Amino acid sequence: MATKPPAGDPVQDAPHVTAPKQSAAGLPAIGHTVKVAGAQMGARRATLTLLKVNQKNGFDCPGCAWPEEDKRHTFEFCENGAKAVAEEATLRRVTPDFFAAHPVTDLAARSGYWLGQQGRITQPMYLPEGADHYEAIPWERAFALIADELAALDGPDEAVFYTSGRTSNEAAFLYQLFARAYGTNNLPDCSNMCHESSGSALTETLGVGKGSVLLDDLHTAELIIVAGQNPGTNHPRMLSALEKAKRAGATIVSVNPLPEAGLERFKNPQTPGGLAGRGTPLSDLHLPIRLGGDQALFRGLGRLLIENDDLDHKFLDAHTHGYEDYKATALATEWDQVERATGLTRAQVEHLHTRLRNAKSTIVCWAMGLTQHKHAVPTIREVVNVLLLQGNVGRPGAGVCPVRGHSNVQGDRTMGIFERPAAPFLDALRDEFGFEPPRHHGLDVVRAIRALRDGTAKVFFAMGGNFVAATPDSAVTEAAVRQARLTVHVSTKLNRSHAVTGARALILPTLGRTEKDHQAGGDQFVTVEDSMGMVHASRGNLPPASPHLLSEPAIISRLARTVLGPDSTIPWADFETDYDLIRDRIARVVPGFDDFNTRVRHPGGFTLPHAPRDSRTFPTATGKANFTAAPLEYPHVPEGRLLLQTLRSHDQYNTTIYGLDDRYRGIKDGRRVVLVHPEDAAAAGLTDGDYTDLVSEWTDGSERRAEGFRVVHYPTPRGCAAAYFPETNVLIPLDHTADTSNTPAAKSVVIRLEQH
Ligand SMILES: Nc1nc2c(c(=O)[nH]1)N[C@H]1C(S)=C(S)[C@@H](COP(=O)(O)OP(=O)(O)OC[C@H]3O[C@@H](n4cnc5c(=O)[nH]c(N)nc54)[C@H](O)[C@@H]3O)O[C@H]1N2
Ligand SMILES: Nc1nc2c(c(=O)[nH]1)N[C@H]1C(S)=C(S)[C@@H](COP(=O)(O)OP(=O)(O)OC[C@H]3O[C@@H](n4cnc5c(=O)[nH]c(N)nc54)[C@H](O)[C@@H]3O)O[C@H]1N2
Ligand code: SF4
Ligand SMILES: [Mo]
Repeated sequence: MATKPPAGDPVQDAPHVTAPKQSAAGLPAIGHTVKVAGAQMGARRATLTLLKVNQKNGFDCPGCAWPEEDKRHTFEFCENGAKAVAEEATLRRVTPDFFAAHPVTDLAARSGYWLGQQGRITQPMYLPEGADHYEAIPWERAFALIADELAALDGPDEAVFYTSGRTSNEAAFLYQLFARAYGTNNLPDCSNMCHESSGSALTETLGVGKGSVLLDDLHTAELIIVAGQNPGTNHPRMLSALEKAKRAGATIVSVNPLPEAGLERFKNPQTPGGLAGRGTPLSDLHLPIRLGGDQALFRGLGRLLIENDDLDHKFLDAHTHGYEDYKATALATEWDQVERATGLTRAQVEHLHTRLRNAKSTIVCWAMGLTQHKHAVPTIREVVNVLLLQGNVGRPGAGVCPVRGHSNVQGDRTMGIFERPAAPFLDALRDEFGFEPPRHHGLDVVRAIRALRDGTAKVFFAMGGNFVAATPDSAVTEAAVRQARLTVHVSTKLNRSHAVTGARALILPTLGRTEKDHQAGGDQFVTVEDSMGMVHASRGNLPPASPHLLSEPAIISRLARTVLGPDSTIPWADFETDYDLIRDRIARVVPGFDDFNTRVRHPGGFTLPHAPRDSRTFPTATGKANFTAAPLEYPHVPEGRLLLQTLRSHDQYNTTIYGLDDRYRGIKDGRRVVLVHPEDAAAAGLTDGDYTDLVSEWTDGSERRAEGFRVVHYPTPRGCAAAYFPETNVLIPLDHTADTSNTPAAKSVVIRLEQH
């Protein structure tokens, strides 16, 4: 299994490398941003549109899930938010003529960057069996075709309904309702590849699978540990919050194999001094941990807190369960094991312990660096253990802060996009809509790929996303998807998943966040939930990219009417007309949404309840916050091999490639780079500037190869390497997943470097 840079693609991948930067600007110089966006949108359209991002009467940034402060600036977005907006609001168009000129075989040979650059899709398109060109198809025929394929299945569980995290609450609620009324819980989503490990660990230990802090907590925390996250690129406005905390006296610690620029210094263009000076130094301490060493680090910290009696005994007695077991396990921790796993010295761990004991309130923030490991769930449970010891849950300035990725990935889960729904949620659906939803669990992302591979799933429907590029084991996954009878993608932009299809394929083009959504009942808005459980409205202001587009709620409603027929007990046509009617139902089904329509019209929206945060009540199996005492794990890397993490560059949004630079890491004009310690490169007979193949080795003896990566000497711990996804997804075996959460272990792939 090998991958080369796609042939026939005019985009040249020829990386130039300079030293990594030591500061980041969370918010760009405004002029620069308008220029970047203007290249795709025109300057006037760019200015008018950007003025609406994250405003109370505007649309939610389609970038990440970072929350807004209550008080808004005129420009309430970051550079990457502007890129996400420009990507969607571009004036370029992919019309039926484009598909006539480009056969699918041609599209399959193009890079993701090239595909994304072609513009917005304007009409529903159909790829008939055996054909090499998509052709325009009327909406009603497209729905009829899907209905026919679904009707031909041996049962509803042969269909899979994937969701990416940009889908609004309203569309997500309708989508899961449709899938369940049709008869399946096969609702995998991007969360399965993202914060599933956080959800699993937090539900078990605290009773709620979401973060427990609000923005004000970050602003007032005394210690903030940022572990396994690169906010300068992926959540840039988080840097403003960290700066605010810092000014109020907080200590910030970054735990990361890489010295990420955003965590070192921050230049805030919205404060005096702005971009001119050297910026505010943010992190007081950087622990360059080995990949996968975090469980050991937090175990070591737990041991030190217990030994020094830095404990909140009142909290432990009143609110926790399992402390004695955990204490015994933590005290038995061997320091040489912690040092081996983390690559840190005991003195470095003690340094962080001192920070912890001196802080009255601590928050731990994390993202993919913690969630995408085989032992991700026990790692996050270990973070919770340490916070519980000092009572750092459910009081101001303290708590758990998993920082979410996609702008509505958290809301989609709240709306029921989940392959293992809880019984009370299904009961509420039944009572509200008068049908019996399926009770058995559905397929997550990895299981859905296996089902497609094994022929037990035959129809694949995606609400957004880029399934074949975002998922692991690209060769296996692409072969699996090609076996499907029908693949359907509701999309805004072209991507690889439109070129790697089942026997037949449909592209259903939809409205984006930035666009006006006009329905028979008038102009509509949708709602989203950010990473901190704030729910608010989002209203686009641009005319739709094409008159043929339908909104996501309209697509689901019409599809449901066609598939379920006139006897469905669910008023699908009403939902399409007026989204208030969807929100009325959400209010009756989903806890925390009472009076939804009224409260979401309040500027800035409302905050969902969170029992541990609000009242230190823990809806777990024991009724308390649970300590857990798991065996210590960390990746085992054979002699002469490296551990590869696959991560994001500054110029990409997951599989959407905005450009070929990774500014803060000093990479320009190319993406096929591998960041390695100079001594590891030398051990493989390589030096900076050489080209190498990455060969992954899996436990069953199989190997996977990605060809032609430029070696970049980089300050990363010995034995650890980094390269961008999706190019490296070909290296990750489908079965290499986290225990419990089944999330692909994209941050710990055993590889060797082989001269190209
Ligand atoms: N501009 C932009 N913004 C985005 C996205 C994007 O692609 N582009 N994607 C969005 C999505 S869906 C998500 S989920 C988030 C992702 O946000 P991040 O999680 O920040 O994204 P990654 O690039 O995967 O970065 C992982 C970070 O963890 C570190 N790391 C890796 N392994 C380990 C480890 O074992 N231990 C520790 N302590 N650190 C480790 C890496 O060095 C890196 O800094 O961003 C969201 N926002
Ligand atoms: N190796 C490796 N793999 C990873 C990761 C990693 O760190 N390493 N990260 C994982 C993570 S955290 C995630 S979240 C997944 C992401 O997986 P996905 O969510 O599946 O992928 P995206 O690249 O975000 O999807 C982009 C596509 O969404 C469509 N789109 C954009 N906006 C809209 C919209 O408003 N509506 C609709 N219907 N479609 C829209 C466009 O067609 C665009 O091409 O990737 C995962 N894959
Ligand atoms: S931090 Fe995230 S949500 Fe905020 S403007 Fe930037 S990309 Fe958009
Ligand atoms: Mo994500």
